[in-house]
Amino acid sequence: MVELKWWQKAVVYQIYPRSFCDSNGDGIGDIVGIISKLDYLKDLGINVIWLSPVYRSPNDDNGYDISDYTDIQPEFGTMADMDELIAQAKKRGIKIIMDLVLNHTSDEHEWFVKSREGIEPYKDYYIWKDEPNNFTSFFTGSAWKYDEKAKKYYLHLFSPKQPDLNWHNPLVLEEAEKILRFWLDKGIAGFRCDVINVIYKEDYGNGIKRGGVTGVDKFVSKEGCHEILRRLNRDVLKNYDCFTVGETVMVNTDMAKDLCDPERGELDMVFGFEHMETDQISNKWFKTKFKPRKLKKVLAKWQKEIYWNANYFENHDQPRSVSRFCKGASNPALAAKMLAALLINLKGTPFIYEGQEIGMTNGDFKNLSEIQDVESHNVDKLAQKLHFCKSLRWKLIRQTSRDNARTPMQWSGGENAGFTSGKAWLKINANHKEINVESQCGDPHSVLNFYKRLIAFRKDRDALVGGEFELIKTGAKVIAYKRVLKNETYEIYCNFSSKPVKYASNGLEVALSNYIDLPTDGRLRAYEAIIARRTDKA
Ligand code: TEU
Ligand code: CA
Repeated sequence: MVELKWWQKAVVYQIYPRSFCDSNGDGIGDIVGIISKLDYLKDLGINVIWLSPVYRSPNDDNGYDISDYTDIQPEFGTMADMDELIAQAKKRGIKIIMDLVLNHTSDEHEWFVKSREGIEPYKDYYIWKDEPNNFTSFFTGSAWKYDEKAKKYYLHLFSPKQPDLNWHNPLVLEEAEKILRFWLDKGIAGFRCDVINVIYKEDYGNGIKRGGVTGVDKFVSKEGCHEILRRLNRDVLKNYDCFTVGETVMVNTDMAKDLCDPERGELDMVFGFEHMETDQISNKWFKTKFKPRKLKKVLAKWQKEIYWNANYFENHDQPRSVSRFCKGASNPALAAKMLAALLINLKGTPFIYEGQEIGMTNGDFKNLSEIQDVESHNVDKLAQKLHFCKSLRWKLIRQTSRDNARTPMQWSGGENAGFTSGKAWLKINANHKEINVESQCGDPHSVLNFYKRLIAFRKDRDALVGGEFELIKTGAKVIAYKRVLKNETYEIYCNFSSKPVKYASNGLEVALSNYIDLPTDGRLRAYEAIIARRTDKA
């Protein structure tokens, strides 16, 4: 086995700053709040924080619309707070990676303000056309907006307040490199690169439609994008001890391989989406139907084909994993632990999203007025145009809204879940009374303590970090795999059903389980997960 890099041994924890911890009672999470929870994170055993955007932003898309890449959003704090966060994290052996949004800026960024006025050198920083083509936005509708000042259309693959940068312009690359250096020089350990594989648009002819978006053949994982990634590496990244993980939309394993091939020097890892599509909504009555068999197939494929995966079940764009993958579970905490066992032991670097470690569930929203996500509101508008009735529209949004995972972190069962002393920016889930950090801390069998145990267990076992992955053949409702390094083998079994299922228990010594007692009759109980060492050298 080749020597593993530090970030391959690490466990990453994603913080969505708005929803993590509010220190000053304005209802919005902030950097000082994050600092106050560093001991909690250290105790959990994570080594890296991925910080969703904290840059200055008008907040059309909660910080993913950046108006100044080298300044901090005032509601999150100051640059001094940020420096303090980096230093305090470092003291605890925790590194920080930032979210790097290079596909677009805010329309309030100085570059765009000047670009639409035709002021050099900014004129060609964005994509201006006299006539729109057929590209559509990931947030629904045409991806072009007419600008009165420029008297031209500009491209926005996301919201109209997120104009796309023109990566055919070498000045844009120069600006990006300055931003990277700025943060790396501050001690940042790398970047999560937002929608990085769509930054380069090959040309502006009409494109084809795939996955609800038109134009994908013109901008998904184009050679120009690969070249830019290699440039960023050569010019900047390789001079620092850092890593990158790309959020790569619509990639298959072949594309992913090309993007994170260690030989090519582009990205270190990518987030694929294929496994998150295993519960896709069917057209009939908008019911999500999750099939463990599908998830197993996709996971195994990525595990086998990609040298090093960025493994995740949750982030700020996805509904909560227990609510999607274990909908029927009568004991959601048990199910959350089962998903944890599945995730943490896969080959690759595990990414945990805030709240996942206590088994938080989808937001308990009652109607659209409680939802803030710009994407959800766009989806509702589109569905209205298509004459969907209100209840159907709500059904769709309730299941898919990104706000499901953005509800404030549940620190306690007390007022405002211990998240804020004021009024939280987004509705706090009423189940914080049962699901919260405080009550789980002291409970040895809590989801939180199971995560801690899993993380600690992985850390000390090379086979679980770098060992090869092999799928174990099982029935449709069980996902099981081996991790093998030299003569050390671990087997992980996860039962996605509420019924007991037989498994090949001979020669296995169970090391960890999400039940209090160990399985005895060669059957996995409802939602049971075990991590076992093979002792018979099979
Ligand atoms: O997400 C890109 C992306 O693919 C999602 O917006 C996806 O289309 C959506 O979640 C499906 O429900 C990244 C960020 O993670 C997201 O928060 C931003 O809104 C988006 O880019 C634009 O920056
Ligand atoms: Ca605050």
